[in-house]
Amino acid sequence: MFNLFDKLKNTVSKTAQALIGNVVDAVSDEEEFSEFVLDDMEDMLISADLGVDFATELVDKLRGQNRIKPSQVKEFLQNEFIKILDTTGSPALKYEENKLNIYFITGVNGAGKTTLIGKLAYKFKQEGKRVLIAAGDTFRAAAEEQVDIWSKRSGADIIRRDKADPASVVYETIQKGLNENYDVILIDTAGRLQNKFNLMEELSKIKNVIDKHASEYLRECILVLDANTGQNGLQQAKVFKECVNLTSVALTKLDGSAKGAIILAIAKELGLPVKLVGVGEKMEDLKEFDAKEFISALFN
Ligand SMILES: Nc1nc2c(ncn2[C@@H]2O[C@H](COP(=O)(O)OP(=O)(O)O)[C@@H](O)[C@H]2O)c(=O)[nH]1
Ligand SMILES: [Mg+2]
Repeated sequence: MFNLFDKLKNTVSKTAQALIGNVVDAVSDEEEFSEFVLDDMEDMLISADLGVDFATELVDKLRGQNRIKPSQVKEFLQNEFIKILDTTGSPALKYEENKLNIYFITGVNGAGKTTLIGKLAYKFKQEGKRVLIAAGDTFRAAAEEQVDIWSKRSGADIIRRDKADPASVVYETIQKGLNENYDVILIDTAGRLQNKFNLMEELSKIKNVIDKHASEYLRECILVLDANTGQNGLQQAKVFKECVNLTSVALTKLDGSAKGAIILAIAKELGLPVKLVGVGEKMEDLKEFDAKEFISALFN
């Protein structure tokens, strides 16, 4: 049988090579951390998408000290990665039994929001929950059609009002969710980053509707990030952070990506936990992030 750990190990194998394999190969035979070695190491960490801030911090820790030797670089990285993931708190998705649980899903076009909604709908349905989706990306007809397909596939109900104002779709969804005792509401949104003003306005209108009618049920504001966008994705994340009060990140398309180190950069630069990981296009291809498992898949 295919075990989950092997699958994750496969998923992060390119990241592991870029982030650890290359660094260990280049550094561990050196006598000491000379400036030359440290520069090389910093470049490798940055090109593995660890982020400039974090890469510089790590290299600074190794400079002018004689406690850690180059032969211990692997253990050093492992300890530092565990520490940074610890700072963002629990990676468990918030959920309260016997209450409505609302998840507000944001992110740029193509990041994987609608697919994530399909996967979450399926996960909750498998757990026997009543799930309602708000088709809040009303900008493109194709987007509503797509989320409709996911609702049918997963067995979740949906509120879809073609081309209507997204905030009014969300309002209607919340009313139905409360009146009919749903367990879960998943809110899909558009992610038109080209126009920061429109994006901000649209997201804050939706957020206001939730705050006004169901604030105690809002469990997570999730930013969906495509792992392959690397540092660019991190810049986009900062715009979304200005728009809504994000609580966590879902990292998609980690399958085949060499940029999984972005999980560490997110922790360092955004202070947000990655809670969900997308590892494929199918309904079952969603994992709850587990820092320990991630670290051991990277290092073993
Ligand atoms: N390989 C892979 N593809 C994904 C994943 N999540 C989403 N996709 C694909 O990414 C594309 C954009 O996804 P979509 O959900 O429409 O993005 P949205 O615009 O943010 O709603 C689609 O082709 C999805 O099948 C993932 O975890 N792995
Ligand atoms: Mg979409």
